Amino acid sequence: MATEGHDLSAYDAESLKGSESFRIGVVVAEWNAEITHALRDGALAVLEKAGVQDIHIHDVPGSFELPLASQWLMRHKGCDAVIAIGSVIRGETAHFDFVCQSAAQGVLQAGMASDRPVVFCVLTDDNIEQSRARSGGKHGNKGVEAAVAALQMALLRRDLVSSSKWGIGL
Ligand code: DLZ
Repeated sequence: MATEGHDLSAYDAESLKGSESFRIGVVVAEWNAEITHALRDGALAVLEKAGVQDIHIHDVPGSFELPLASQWLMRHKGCDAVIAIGSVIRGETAHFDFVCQSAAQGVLQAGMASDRPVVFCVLTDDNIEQSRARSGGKHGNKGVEAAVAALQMALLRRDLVSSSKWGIGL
């Protein structure tokens, strides 16, 4: 089990059927790379198991850069979903709040602007032990959960768009 709430780490692989043809972007912040690489590996394992082969992985310096890179992947690569991966660990300055707020708002905006899912896989923890617990430790791997969410949302969009009575295509 992850923490409280809906645990996507224990996902039903059947529910991701039909994902094989998706193009998925993965943007990975280099800050706290021990954590972000573990999240990335969790996400990639889900994509691989779902049969997704068209995967575009790119590194960015920090979580603050995730929104813009996600937008570029949507705009220039035509991804069906992007997974934005970062890890922000509270320090002694207000940087933590600025980076977290900007990353969260920016990722949301990138998704809204592209009309496609940009999934927020940014851990915001007080210390590295908490981050380790959520990137393959006792609270599961949030990278797994983010990849599941990305594919579920891409499937939902495809379903809704293809059945749209307004005839608006993908
Ligand atoms: C500057 C900074 C700090 C203090 N902490 C983090 C962090 O914990 N996690 C992270 O992903 N990035 C951090 N950054 C870097 C910013 O995200 C960004 O890369 C720089 O401010 C340059 O825009």
